[in-house]
Amino acid sequence: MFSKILIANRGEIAVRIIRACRELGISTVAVHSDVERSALHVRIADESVCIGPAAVSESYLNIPAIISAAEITDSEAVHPGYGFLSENPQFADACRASGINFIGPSAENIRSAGDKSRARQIIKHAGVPVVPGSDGPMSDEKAMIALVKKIGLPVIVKASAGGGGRGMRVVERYEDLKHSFNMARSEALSAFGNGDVYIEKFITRMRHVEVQIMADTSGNIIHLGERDCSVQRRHQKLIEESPSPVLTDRLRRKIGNLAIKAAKAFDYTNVGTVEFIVDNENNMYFMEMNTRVQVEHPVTEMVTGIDIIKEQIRLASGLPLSRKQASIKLSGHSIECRINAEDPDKFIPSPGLISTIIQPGGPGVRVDTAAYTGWSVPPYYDSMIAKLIVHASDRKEAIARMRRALSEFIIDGIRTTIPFHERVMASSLFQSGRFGVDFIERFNEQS
Ligand code: MV4
Repeated sequence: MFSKILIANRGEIAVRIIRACRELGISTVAVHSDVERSALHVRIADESVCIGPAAVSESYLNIPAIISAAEITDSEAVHPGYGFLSENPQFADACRASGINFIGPSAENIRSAGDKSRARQIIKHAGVPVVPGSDGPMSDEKAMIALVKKIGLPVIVKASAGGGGRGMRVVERYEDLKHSFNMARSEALSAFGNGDVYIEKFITRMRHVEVQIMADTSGNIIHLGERDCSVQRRHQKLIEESPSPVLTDRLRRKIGNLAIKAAKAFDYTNVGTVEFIVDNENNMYFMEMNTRVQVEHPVTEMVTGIDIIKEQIRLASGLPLSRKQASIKLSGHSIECRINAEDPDKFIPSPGLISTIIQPGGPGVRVDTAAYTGWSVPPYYDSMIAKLIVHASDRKEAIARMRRALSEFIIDGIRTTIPFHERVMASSLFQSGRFGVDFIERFNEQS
């Protein structure tokens, strides 16, 4: 097992990883930009290194500075968290070249999953369903039109190098097809330096359901059930829950087995997430593979009792999976609300000094945050400042517990999205559990 880990991240996830390391008896190195000397992750780590100015391109995305920080502190491994360098294969390669363990899958896994069109082909050949669409990237206009005639409208044009909603276009009418296709290609080229796009039939009112998987270096793979992330706004998830309110035990086993089959097809190691589209008839289609630990991992931790970060570190050090599939038992229901430093109606960022923060507590309540009284939310980074996670025996009780916890949560000095979450939890639409990724539009219509 490692004796010292550098955490190449900031905010709540850096704090979360430091906590796991401390429980494992591993010492920690925080890295930070100029403006984050008094950040919580810096204060609770054993050591810290300043890696550059506020701008992320010069600090949290600065590969040479992070590798140097790992070298001067004798860190044996780097944990990338989520975002930043977590899915950058060059960073995984740079760690390896410097003799530092990257806590995550292989650079090759990151590359395969990052090329969405190639990932789709790998998965399709393995016998996991994908949405009807193109075999690989489409470059020829005529072939594209022929394909769309075959599968029918609406379709969605996606950038091979995109993901998480970046670089895609929905096409509803034949007269828009050529224009949308060419726009998507030129947008992909300028955004990602790669103009490849592929086409899928557009599934309306889909649910976003993803499965947490874990794989060791001997080829053993297990899943930890699913998370339903259908409450999103502009491709940013706002609320996640486990289990999904729409899956029966039979469908849960089915999606779990599909996720394992997908991970096997990638020769996957370490922790990861397989994203699926679930349509109105509960058909399941592979969407994307995420090769990092995710923001919403706590809801899975709550229903399984497994510490995903600790397990991830053990797996990266070469240890086998500590659990077999048969010993994974899902218990109760968990919901996470992402609390952002934003106006709760317009979602405009609201950085600044937190004059008071009082966190909720009591039975079944968890708060993952790096915020404290007297800390200023910097304007340079993501606006998510806390995750409020609850666990209860069923969905109804989890919603009641979330409403109770939200009502206790006090954050003064800045605007937060707590009032938004209070309205959602009180809505009959959320309570019904019957909604897709169109949740926000329907919620806004009702209120
Ligand atoms: C889709 C889809 C419908 N059909 N793919 C969004 C995030 C990224 N992971 C993929 N996404 C989608 N992929 C097929 N074949 C619907 C979405 C989607 C979406 C699309 C357009 C506008 C808003 C959306 C919100 C969530 C999901």
